Amino acid sequence: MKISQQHLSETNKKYVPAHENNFAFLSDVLQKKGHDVAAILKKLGDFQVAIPSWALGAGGTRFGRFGFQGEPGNLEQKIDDVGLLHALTQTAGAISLHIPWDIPKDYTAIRERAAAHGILFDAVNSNTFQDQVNAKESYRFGSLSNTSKAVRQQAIAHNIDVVNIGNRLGSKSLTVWLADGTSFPGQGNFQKALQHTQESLQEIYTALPDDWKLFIEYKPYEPNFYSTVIQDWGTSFMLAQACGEKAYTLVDLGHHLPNTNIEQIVATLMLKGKLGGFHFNDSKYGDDDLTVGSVKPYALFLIFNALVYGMENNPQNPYPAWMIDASHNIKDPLEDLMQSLEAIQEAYAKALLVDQEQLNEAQRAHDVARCQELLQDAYRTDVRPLLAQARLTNGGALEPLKAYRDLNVRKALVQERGANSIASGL
Ligand code: RM4
Ligand code: MN
Ligand code: MN
Repeated sequence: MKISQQHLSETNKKYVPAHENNFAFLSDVLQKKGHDVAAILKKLGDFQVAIPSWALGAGGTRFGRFGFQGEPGNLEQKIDDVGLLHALTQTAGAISLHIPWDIPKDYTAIRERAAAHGILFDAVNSNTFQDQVNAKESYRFGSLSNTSKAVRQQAIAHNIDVVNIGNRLGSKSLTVWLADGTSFPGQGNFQKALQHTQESLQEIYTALPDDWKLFIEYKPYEPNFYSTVIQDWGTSFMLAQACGEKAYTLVDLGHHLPNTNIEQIVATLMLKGKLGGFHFNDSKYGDDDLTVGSVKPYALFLIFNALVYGMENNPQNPYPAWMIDASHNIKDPLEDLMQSLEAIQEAYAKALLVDQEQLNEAQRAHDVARCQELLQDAYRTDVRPLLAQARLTNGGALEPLKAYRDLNVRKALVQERGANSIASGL
């Protein structure tokens, strides 16, 4: 199944009249407030988010997994799914592979397939949280932090393999997320675990090509429930500093204890030039991996406000690598991803509407009520016509989810792949 330009213009037709009205009205409102609508549209059109290769099939919980019909059964089909998302939304221009779940067999064919969909290879992700078949050493008690040198060496070698795989595809960054930690007090030595992790990461860092970046992810708990070696942004930041200038912290929205002020973490990291990557999802309780924007859209907006400020004011921070990191347990993964992409763009667009000059003035004048008004005025604007216009300009769908249903995409995928195909991943 491939969505052609003709398919898109056909399905767009019925949504055009309403869109034209809505967009004209919003443009007028925004222009009167002094916004440069063309500049905002350009930024929205340029904003691309990587889709992780493991999010295209149904996820699961430790209690079970309910498969979704027509799941991509191999890497080729996963790339095709991202191609569908990109054709509809024009905002999913990259894929992020998890190794060893998605090792390419024919590199040239995989590269060509992605290029045909206009898709790049973003960060590659290593996996030392599961034991692989025939592996000599086990990660049961940790990987890069393990007390056993042989285990650490195996985990280091795996990360270097992942870099080599990514290099052949055009990736430029490695994301390391460790499940390492302990489940019971006294089980491990905090200092030794941290020291080992630092040394292991330094070894991986040394093997990175010059134009690559290392992203170090953090998470407070799970799968270990007493302690996690890289538990928070501070630990990640410290490790990144110890590795060198190509190492950065990666923020995953679900990897925080409830009510953590993530926007403040973002601001701190960007000021220090160390925010490298970003994983989007939403949560009610922990690492729930729910659809972005489905539970706390205002928090997402505040985070984007900090990101936009950083992108405009912190040249010391590289442009972050954006990725969705969610799990689709009960919805069609492609529909869920489209909802996520829409929510990300929406929060970004609203953050672009915050009048930074006036906010700065109000902050200096300690006019607290005005500060809140300025943020909420942007947040309360319905920016969806801007998103639709940016998609339309880039050749996408005015209403991606409706178009997906109008075109019966899932039905076509089930016909092609069968009802029982299963995607590799969690
Ligand atoms: C982890 C973490 C990583 C992702 C895995 C699958 O919780 O978020 O980024 O690679 O899940
Ligand atoms: Mn993540
Ligand atoms: Mn996670």
